[in-house]
Amino acid sequence: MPMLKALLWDVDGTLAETERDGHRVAFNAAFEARGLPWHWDEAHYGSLLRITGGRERILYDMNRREASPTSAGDREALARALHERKNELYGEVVRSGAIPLREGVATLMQECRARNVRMAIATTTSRANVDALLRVHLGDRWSEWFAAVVCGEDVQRKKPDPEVYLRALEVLDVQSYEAVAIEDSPNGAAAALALDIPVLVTRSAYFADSAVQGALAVGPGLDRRNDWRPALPQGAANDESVSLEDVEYWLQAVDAEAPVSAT
Ligand code: XBP
Ligand code: MG
Repeated sequence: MPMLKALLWDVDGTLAETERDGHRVAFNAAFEARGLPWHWDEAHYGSLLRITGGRERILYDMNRREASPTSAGDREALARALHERKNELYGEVVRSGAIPLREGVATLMQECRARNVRMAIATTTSRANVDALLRVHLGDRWSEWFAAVVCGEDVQRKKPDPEVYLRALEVLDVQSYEAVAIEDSPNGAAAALALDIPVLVTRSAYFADSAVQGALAVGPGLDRRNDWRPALPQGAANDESVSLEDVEYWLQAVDAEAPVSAT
């Protein structure tokens, strides 16, 4: 039976619904503060999420807008300045307490601490944004909860490139089959799966219906044991949150069944 040694957490969409009400709002405020007539509505932002990295996302969108600077260098500089401002504004939104952790996240983290299953953060988001979010919810010493914290600045290539997960495995000194990643997006799941790290997909608002290939299990969130594929055994109360025992159940089950694909 595979031994679970580490849980690797994605941040945006997985720990909290940060995108629609956090990053998106802050991007728009940064555009406005700069006097730019740009506004990313919920649907447009959803389509931009396939571009990972906030600066990269701005640049991608800018390259398709008429009111953008003409030289590539000026567009780069503007994207950098907007992204910096966006992250400051995002920090303010998060520090106001407007964005809770998704239900079931803190419970599973606490269980990892109690059972000495190490944890890592594996995200393409900027470190300052992770710090703002986790400081609010786990306290000033949040980083002590994690044996590795790998963020956007730590890698050359963002998800779906597996670099962020490779770094996390290296720091933890564990093999891919000894870890489980928790992700919400196809790009994030692809990054972990590229290294054969088993992935739990907890559906988030923006990726509720996205096709996911090859996940260990796909479900609505960690706060309940119902509606996961593969289904969890009945018995433990289904209104309880997903536990490490459940994660280990899926790891065992994957030996007997093909991994899940969902649309
Ligand atoms: C998150 C991202 C980030 C955030 C914005 O992806 O792609 O770009 O949207 O944060 P994942 P930054 O959940 O796969 O880590 O502006 O700091 O990039
Ligand atoms: Mg995510």
